[in-house]
Amino acid sequence: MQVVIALGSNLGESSNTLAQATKTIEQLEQVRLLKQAPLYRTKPWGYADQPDFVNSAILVDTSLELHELYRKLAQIELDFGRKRLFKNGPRTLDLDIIWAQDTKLNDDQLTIPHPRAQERAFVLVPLSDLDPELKFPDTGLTVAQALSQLPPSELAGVTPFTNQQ
Ligand code: PH2
Ligand code: MG
Ligand code: MG
Repeated sequence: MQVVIALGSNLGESSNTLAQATKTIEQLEQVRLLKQAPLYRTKPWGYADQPDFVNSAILVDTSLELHELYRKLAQIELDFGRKRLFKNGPRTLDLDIIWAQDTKLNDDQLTIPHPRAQERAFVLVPLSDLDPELKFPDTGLTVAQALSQLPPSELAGVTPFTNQQ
């Protein structure tokens, strides 16, 4: 099954963390990396008084069941010394399963598609690098359509990441 994983960090060496985390995911058994979006610098969403994030997204193909994949991603977050100070607050590494083809799932551990992905430029912009025609099965919108519904102010908070920043 194809799965999109969103990556985020705003504590520590965020761009290195995302690169290393991607390598670690790629090395998981039963996971193949298909495509990697560029890194973006993004304004914090939800709680403003924290450092900018670095965000990206990857498309993988996996034979793991989604909850197994979720547990492996949670372990990688911990292995990278994840600190998460509070909900929507600063964190070392966040790995969220955003989309898994036509899967619609909602239980204690997982909600897929990610419930707020379609409102967030920091998710949609890297997703559109992976595939703008990718479709959310809950709303029927493609990534390109969801992006076109965002206010310009939301898009302005997402800029290509360069090391000079
Ligand atoms: N993650 C959050 C809350 N706010 N803001 C940005 N820009 N990027 C994130 O990855 C992010 C956020 C909770 O996971
Ligand atoms: Mg998150
Ligand atoms: Mg998360």
